[in-house]
Amino acid sequence: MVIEIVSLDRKHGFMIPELKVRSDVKPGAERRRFTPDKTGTFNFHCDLFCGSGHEGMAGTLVVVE
Ligand SMILES: [Cu+2]
Repeated sequence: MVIEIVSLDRKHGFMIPELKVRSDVKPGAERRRFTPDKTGTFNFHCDLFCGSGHEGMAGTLVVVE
């Protein structure tokens, strides 16, 4: 399984602490990919202050087989 992350506006950070995943996400065509090494439900959040709304930039990733 591969997830693709793209920023549409400015530089953000993407972090999933439990999977030890951390990446800058810059605007434009740059993309980051990673393959989770386990299944489960994992919280992610933006870890670079990116302006208004930063505190709400979080979510849940569900990895299944
Ligand atoms: Cu942010």
